[in-house]
Amino acid sequence: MNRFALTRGLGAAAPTGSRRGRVRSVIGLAAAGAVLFTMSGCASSGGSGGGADSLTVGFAQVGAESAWRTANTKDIQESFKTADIPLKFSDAQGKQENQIKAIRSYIQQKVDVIAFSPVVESGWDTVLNEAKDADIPVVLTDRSVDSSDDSLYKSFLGSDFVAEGEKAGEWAKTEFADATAVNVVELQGTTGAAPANDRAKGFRTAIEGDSKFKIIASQTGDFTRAGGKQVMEAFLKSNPKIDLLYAHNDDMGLGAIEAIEAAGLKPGVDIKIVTVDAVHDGMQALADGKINFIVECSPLLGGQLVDIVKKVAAGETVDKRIVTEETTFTQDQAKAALPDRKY
Ligand code: GYE
Repeated sequence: MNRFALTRGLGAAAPTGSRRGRVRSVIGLAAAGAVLFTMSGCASSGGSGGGADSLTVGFAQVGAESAWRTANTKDIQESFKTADIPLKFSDAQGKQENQIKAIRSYIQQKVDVIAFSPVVESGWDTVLNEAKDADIPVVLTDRSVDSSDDSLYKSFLGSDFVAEGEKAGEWAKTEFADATAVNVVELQGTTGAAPANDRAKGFRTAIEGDSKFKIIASQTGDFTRAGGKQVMEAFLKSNPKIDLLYAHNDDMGLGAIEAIEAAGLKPGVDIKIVTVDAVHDGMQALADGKINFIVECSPLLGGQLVDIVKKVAAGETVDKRIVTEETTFTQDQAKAALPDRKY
């Protein structure tokens, strides 16, 4: 099923006159109308409710590819509910074209603020210019865009993915300090996504100059458990000696663990594993000794997003870049942290 799902929030219409001078292109309107038509039953605006001064926000999510994403969606929806701000929520099922349609529908519905987590980095200028022409502020959460025009969004809230990759690489250097040769395989995130590009880059920056590290295979597992398992199976078949797996998220690492065990090897021992995210199942595998190190990436962005949205809607200036604070976990640290872990 390829149609993207859109769940309407409580749906108070934007106050009239709140965005004077709005200009919308005929093409933009037609496209948005077509999208609304396909979302039968979800098209009409209006309704009751209305939180903080009748603010309405549209959020275009990537999909539900990982435990990280599920936790992120839950946190955002709960945070807006707590703040009593109606949230229109759409799930793009990992497809940029669905996300663009959702953003156009939010423009057409005249929401006060649009927030979204871009599936991939490139290709956003056209739709972001449509939002700008409609005088609707945009906030990026979690992932960024590679546009050179930073007037197309008010703020970008999320992690420093390059730093995450560097932390994974720095750990590998310490872990393999006494080794003479280290064969690395890499499970990359979704092709073209900011965390895939940046985590690959950060890791390479950390290990370059240390010639014993060789990335012998690198392929996308699309941030999913199934993808990680499938690609790891192929890696194991074509590479007789793998010392280290670097997976761009826990879910792919967990899928790879299944492949490694099926091949009769011990994850965490025969093949060392470093991943990113620190979701519950990843932390459990770390505590169980099947993963060796996890770089944290927090999905709990909802509270900060609510604050930014309120400020932006009130016309206040916000920081262009807000970086999420995060840590790293060893196996012992995972054991200690697990009981209080929120996701
Ligand atoms: O690491 C991964 C998810 O964009 C930071 O997306 C996010 C990444 C996260 O699918 O698990």
